[in-house]
Amino acid sequence: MAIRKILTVPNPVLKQVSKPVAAVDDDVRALMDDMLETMYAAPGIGLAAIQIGEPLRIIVMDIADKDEEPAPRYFVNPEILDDVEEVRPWEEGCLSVPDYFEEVERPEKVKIRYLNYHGEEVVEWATDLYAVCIQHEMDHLNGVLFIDHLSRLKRQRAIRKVQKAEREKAMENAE
Ligand code: GNR
Ligand code: NI
Repeated sequence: MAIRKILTVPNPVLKQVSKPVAAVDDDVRALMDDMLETMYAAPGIGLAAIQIGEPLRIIVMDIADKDEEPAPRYFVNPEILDDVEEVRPWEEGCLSVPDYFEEVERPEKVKIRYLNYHGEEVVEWATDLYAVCIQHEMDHLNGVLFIDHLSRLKRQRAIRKVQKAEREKAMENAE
């Protein structure tokens, strides 16, 4: 297992549409292991493969509370089969847009189909934080970031904030 580098905006790789996985084999599981380790180290509650530069339709997630046992979830080739009319705002963040948070409205429930760590098909309804997170991650698979749901002004502010923080970090490291 290895911790991989997480790409940040405005890296154009994050805009790529990820490709379906042919089969959940040991290579795919090794990538999912790296993704989970990278996500926990960040720390974050979800990660799409494209965020570490791998344009594959793979997501990892753990939305368990800090005082609960870890509960990693793995999603290969996820699809949204259905959703509800009702939308709900939720304050979102993204490891590819560090230290920026803003409310996004999304359907409050989605029915999803995916392959798990063992390549078994799962169909289920996601609600609450699970619904928010899976929709955020599935956006990544289509090259969409949560800031793409905001006004152009807010999106540009978010990108500039990340660029400024990275410039300052690079300056510190050069001293
Ligand atoms: O760690 C994360 N937290 C989060 C909070 C609210 C809505 C979505 C997320 S996902 C994010 C990790 C990430 O960037 N996944 O792509
Ligand atoms: Ni994200």
